[in-house]
Amino acid sequence: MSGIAVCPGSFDPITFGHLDIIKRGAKVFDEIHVVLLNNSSKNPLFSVEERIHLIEEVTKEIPNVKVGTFQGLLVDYAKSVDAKAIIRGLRAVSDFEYEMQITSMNRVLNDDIETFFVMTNNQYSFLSSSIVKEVAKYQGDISDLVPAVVQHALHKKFAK
Ligand code: COD
Repeated sequence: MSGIAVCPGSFDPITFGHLDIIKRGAKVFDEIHVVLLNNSSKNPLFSVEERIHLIEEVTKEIPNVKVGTFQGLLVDYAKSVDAKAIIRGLRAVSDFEYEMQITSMNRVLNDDIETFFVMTNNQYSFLSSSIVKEVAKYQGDISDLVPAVVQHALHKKFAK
């Protein structure tokens, strides 16, 4: 598909599940903007700078991926980079309700921007940043869940 798509998230931290969605999006769209939305009320483990650094590291081999951060509404970011699409990943049924809510709200805010859903790869269907943090906190093996650079950053965080 021609044009730019935005792949938004918290990425605290980026996992193989996120990366899979980004790579698959990058095969379909001319350009993917991975954007870290920085207005969450959540209390992130990694700072914005740390999360951006990790995203840049793990996507650097994908030529049509750009990485950025934004404070504000996702649709405003999408408009500012002239993106026509938002890509989101779907795991279990539990994701559906939340995704339907934010997709509907985004459509009310700007109905020129379409949301596309990519079904999770079976091997990552259980995977989330929260689960990875939980396992890393207690020194469990996360090598199949996140890229090596993220694994290293998590171990460093929890060693403190
Ligand atoms: N397999 C497939 N997809 C996955 C996996 C996996 N294992 N893990 C994560 N994903 C997908 C998620 O489903 C999601 O699509 C994406 O990856 C990012 O996930 P997270 O958890 O890092 O990010 P979220 O879901 O917390 O991001 C929420 C936003 C920051 C995008 C949202 O809150 C937002 O748009 N905020 C901006 C304010 C706004 O515009 N509000 C109006 C709409 S309500």
